[in-house]
Amino acid sequence: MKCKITENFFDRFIVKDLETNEHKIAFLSGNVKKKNSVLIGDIVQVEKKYDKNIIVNIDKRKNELIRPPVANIDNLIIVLSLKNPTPDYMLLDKQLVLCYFKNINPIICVNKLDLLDEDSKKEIEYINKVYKNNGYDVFYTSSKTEENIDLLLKKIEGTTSAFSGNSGVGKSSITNIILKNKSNNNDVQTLKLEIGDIARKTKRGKHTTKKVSLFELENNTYILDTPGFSSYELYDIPYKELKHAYVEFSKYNCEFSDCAHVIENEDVCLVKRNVKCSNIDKNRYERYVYLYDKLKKIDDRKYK
Ligand SMILES: Nc1nc2c(ncn2[C@@H]2O[C@H](COP(=O)(O)OP(=O)(O)OP(=O)(O)O)[C@@H](O)[C@H]2O)c(=O)[nH]1
Ligand SMILES: [Mg+2]
Ligand SMILES: [Zn+2]
Repeated sequence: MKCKITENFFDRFIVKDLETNEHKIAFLSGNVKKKNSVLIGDIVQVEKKYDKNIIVNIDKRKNELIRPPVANIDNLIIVLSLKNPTPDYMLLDKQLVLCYFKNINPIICVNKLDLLDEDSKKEIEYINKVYKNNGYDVFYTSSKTEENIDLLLKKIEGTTSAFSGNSGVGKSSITNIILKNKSNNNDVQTLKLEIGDIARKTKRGKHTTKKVSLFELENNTYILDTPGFSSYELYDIPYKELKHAYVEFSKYNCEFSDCAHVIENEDVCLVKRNVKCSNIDKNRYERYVYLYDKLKKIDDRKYK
């Protein structure tokens, strides 16, 4: 039978039978154990052997991520919060780059809208200018007031979406609100999300969710809650192609098509010229250069 992996506890996997929609417990066969690690979201072949369900094969993945560790997703909902913690734009840019190269649709979700004050108003202005106006989907939500969570839910209907982002931004809180109203699999809802009160812990937030969980909603919609992170590194991205992940650069055609918009001067580099006159955000451009240098160094090391 064909199944989808929804949870993992040590050597046990909860799988959903895609024909009957039943949830079952399954174990890895020795073969699969040796070859691959199974990810939440994987489509697998399960066989009944004696009284046990055994995962004998993993289907080819549409995509896979290491952080968060998930497979076969359509959207990555990149969650930031206006405060506690404040937005980390480098982290956001890295995730947007990853989405571009993995063929995943990014959705930016800015949470804790209820904490809006003068400082966070500036963050909203910045996010609108640099991300929303360049075509990214941006939602402003609050899991306290539940504002705009219905809009986010509407956007992801019929798809599989993983939440990702800093620890403490509210991924589990948003997931819980969605599940409260829309959950379609109450038999597994006993596997509860863990929510930590970061106000009583460190200000920077604490890792509370320890593993990925996949939840099923109505109309073939799935959401995955994932553990948060504070550091996040890009891997396997050719530095020469990094520029393609920046929609705002593609508006400007440099004289040299292989220009990386890094070392050339403004006379020949149209992107740099537009950074100078503020058509392209300077900070986002500087984050690009930082990532470019980092990826280039990794590449240089390969050929030493
Ligand atoms: N004021 C306010 N607090 C929120 C909101 N959403 C979440 N919180 C609080 O922020 C803290 C962290 O929320 P979580 O949902 O656990 O965050 P998370 O992103 O799942 O964190 P990790 O599991 O560590 O990655 C908790 O104390 C929540 O109550 C919100 O919209 N407004
Ligand atoms: Mg969490
Ligand atoms: Zn250029």
